[in-house]
Amino acid sequence: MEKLIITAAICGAEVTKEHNPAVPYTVEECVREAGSAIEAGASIIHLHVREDDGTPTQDKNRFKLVMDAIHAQYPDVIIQPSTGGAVGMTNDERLQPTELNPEMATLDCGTLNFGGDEIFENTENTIKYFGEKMIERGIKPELEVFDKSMIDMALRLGKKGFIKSPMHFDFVMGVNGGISGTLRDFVFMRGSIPADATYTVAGIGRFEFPLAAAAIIDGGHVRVGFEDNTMISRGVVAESNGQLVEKVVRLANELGREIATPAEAREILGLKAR
Ligand code: KMH
Ligand code: ZN
Repeated sequence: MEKLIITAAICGAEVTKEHNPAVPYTVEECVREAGSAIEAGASIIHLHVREDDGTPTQDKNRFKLVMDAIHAQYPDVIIQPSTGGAVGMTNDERLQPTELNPEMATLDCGTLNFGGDEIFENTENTIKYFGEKMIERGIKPELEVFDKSMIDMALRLGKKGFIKSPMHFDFVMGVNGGISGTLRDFVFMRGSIPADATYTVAGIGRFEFPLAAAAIIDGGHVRVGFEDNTMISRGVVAESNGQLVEKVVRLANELGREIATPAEAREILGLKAR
């Protein structure tokens, strides 16, 4: 079986210090949280950035500051900026970090309810536009799919040339408004992607570790981090993103799966060496 790629989604756009005081806002806090995850075994950092007061932003300069600061201490790590940003942002606002030519970035493959009155909007034309920009800029998309229909959308747009193969999916499971985080739905999602595709699974909240275990056994890859879940176990707040990654490494060790380095992750995902 391929080695296990662990992605750490250290920050997100919605989670706050009220949920967990270790959620990073400042550049220094982002470096601390990324560092804890990398040292525990993460080879990819999925990155959102904030203003110092916690306000989510897609500002290119803020991304550059944080990415440069992480790479200064961890030159090998793969940094995957979000192009999802936060609900309500415009397309061009969201695309700003792709101007920094990262190796990877997320590409969200459909619209969904996002709690209360919020709608995370990704029309077909938006997905095409983001796909074109990523091809133009040589960026490998991590196709964020919150439902099975979004896999179908990615495959359709792949046939039309907006997304290249082999595709890499992120099954985000357990968002209110998206597919649930049950094992039945996981099997449905992983059985719906092409044979040459890779995937990672991001279980939201209590689904994080059960779905991590499922992906470890299945030969998939795993995403954990404060963006998806702030608790290390029921009722216990995680001390750091690194603590969440350590738990995945323990599960992988028990289940006989080795952990990929950033260089090995690049090879598995077909990224150019940095
Ligand atoms: N914050 C969500 C609205 C992504 O990173 O591409 C979108 C999100 C997806 O987190
Ligand atoms: Zn994200």
